[in-house]
Amino acid sequence: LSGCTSDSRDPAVQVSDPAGKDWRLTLNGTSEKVLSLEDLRRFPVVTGHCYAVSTTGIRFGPYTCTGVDLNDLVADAGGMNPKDQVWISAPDGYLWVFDADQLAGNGFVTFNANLREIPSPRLRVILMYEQDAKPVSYDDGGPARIAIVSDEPGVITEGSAWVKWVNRIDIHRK
Ligand SMILES: Nc1nc2c(c(=O)[nH]1)N[C@H]1C(S)=C(S)[C@@H](COP(=O)(O)O)O[C@H]1N2
Ligand SMILES: [Mo]
Repeated sequence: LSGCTSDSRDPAVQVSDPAGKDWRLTLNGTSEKVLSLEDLRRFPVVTGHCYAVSTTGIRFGPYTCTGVDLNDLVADAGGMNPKDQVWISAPDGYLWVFDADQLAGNGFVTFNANLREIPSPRLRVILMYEQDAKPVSYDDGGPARIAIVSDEPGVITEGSAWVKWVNRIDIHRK
């Protein structure tokens, strides 16, 4: 099971520090930790091609996306079982849920640049902190946004999973 819900979504929510110095990520698994952007940068670095499409058909990208594999964050929080879910949330109330299969890179719908569905290559879900080698801007969902990356260029994924302004990750036990 995966997908999106939105409660208490408040378009007026803004971060006071778009540069991200005061940004913190709450990582809640068997233990709860609070990570800074500096902490995030200490995890193994993943870079890949990334490209998304919104539900209205607007493409954003292609970009080079750099960040931390969600599997590494999950491992740092004590790991997950095959039926557990990873809940990604943001201060505007947006929530997206990934299952273990998706964290392994499976189960995503992928398109080519003409928005024709193509078989999914190996994908990785990352918490991105750089887009095209620059910090992710607030408008682009920074300082930390979910991105789905592939080794080859031109693979488009659905933008709804690309949670902007991520500030909380919960491992939800099933
Ligand atoms: N925090 C947050 N992230 C979000 C959303 C949102 O409303 N809030 N919308 C999602 C949806 S449905 C899409 S299509 C993309 C849109 O990305 P864009 O605003 O960069 O075009 O962001 C996704 N990430
Ligand atoms: Mo969307």
